[in-house]
Amino acid sequence: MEDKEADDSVHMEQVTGPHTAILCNQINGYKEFLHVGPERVFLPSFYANWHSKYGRFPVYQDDVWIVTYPKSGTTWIQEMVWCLMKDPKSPEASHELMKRFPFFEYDSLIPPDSVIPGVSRDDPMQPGMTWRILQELEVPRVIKSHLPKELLPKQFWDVRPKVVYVSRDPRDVCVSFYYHYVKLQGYSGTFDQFVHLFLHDTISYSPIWRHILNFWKMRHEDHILFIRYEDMKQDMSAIVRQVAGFLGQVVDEEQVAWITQHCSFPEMSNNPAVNNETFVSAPTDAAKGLKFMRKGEMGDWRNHLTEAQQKVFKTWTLNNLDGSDFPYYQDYD
Ligand code: PPS
Repeated sequence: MEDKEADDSVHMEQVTGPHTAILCNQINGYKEFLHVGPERVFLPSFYANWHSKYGRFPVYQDDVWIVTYPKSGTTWIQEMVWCLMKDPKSPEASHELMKRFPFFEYDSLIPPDSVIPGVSRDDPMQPGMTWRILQELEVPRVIKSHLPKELLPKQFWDVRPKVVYVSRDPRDVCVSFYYHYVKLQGYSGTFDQFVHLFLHDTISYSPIWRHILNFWKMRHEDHILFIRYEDMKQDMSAIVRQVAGFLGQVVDEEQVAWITQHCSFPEMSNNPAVNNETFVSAPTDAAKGLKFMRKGEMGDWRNHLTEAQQKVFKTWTLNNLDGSDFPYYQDYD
């Protein structure tokens, strides 16, 4: 693919070079990636087919968007927000999250002419289905996206829908993303190689720090709520109350307790509506037995990162946080 100027003049450039070569050699399926826009967001090349449509997507003020870098607790906060915005005791609550709470840019991550095996033709996993679901969503709409600030629909910043942004310790994100890549993309490289790719922004939606910091800077705007995976782990009930207040939903303590329990890791792991067991795993031995609801813990990086890797992470973190007042994720032994 040649360098390409999309109709709204965001620059897209095919990514080449040694890091991408490592990635391409170690995953099944699609192997062309783009740097999109001045922040050089790393995305599969199919994104180019959707960029303009996404930019023009109409945004409503009563929308609720969950925006995260992947593996930061998106599914967890989605289910919580859905329970607050809709009726968690209704039959719809048992429908898969992909239908109730669509993943905005999902279609742009998969080959447009593919057919996902093992699921029906109208399943949201099939190419193009999510776009259809988005058009038919009942208001108030709830939508998930991993897109960074600058790639969200253009109307976003005038209409100012409610946004709940969740960040997670990048070290834990890296570990979780590694297993995600093994399970869903058949990644067959080493963990060390994966850390290298992560730190060199050669993983979808990277760079992570700009993703987080751009929302951190906007955290005082009244339509944005910035929360952390770690805060949800430490006191989920408090976060349920905080998110309810932000969304203007009145909840009593019984509801808070019910949602907290319903969204606990054991309950979500056993709930087919949210545990993403229907995601099609890569046909590799390594992918077998890996679950989307993997561990759900803080600090699993301590079980994975060697001292040498921690050192590199630390330098990378300090470089990225230079000049920022972001206070988290800087603890190293
Ligand atoms: S995705 O694919 O980007 O949408 O993934 P995402 O949902 O953001 O992140 C998946 C990780 O979140 C963990 N998770 C939870 N942790 C604690 N409690 C609950 N209820 C919960 N639900 C999901 C999930 O296990 C993934 O993290 P890891 O560390 O891999 O276990």
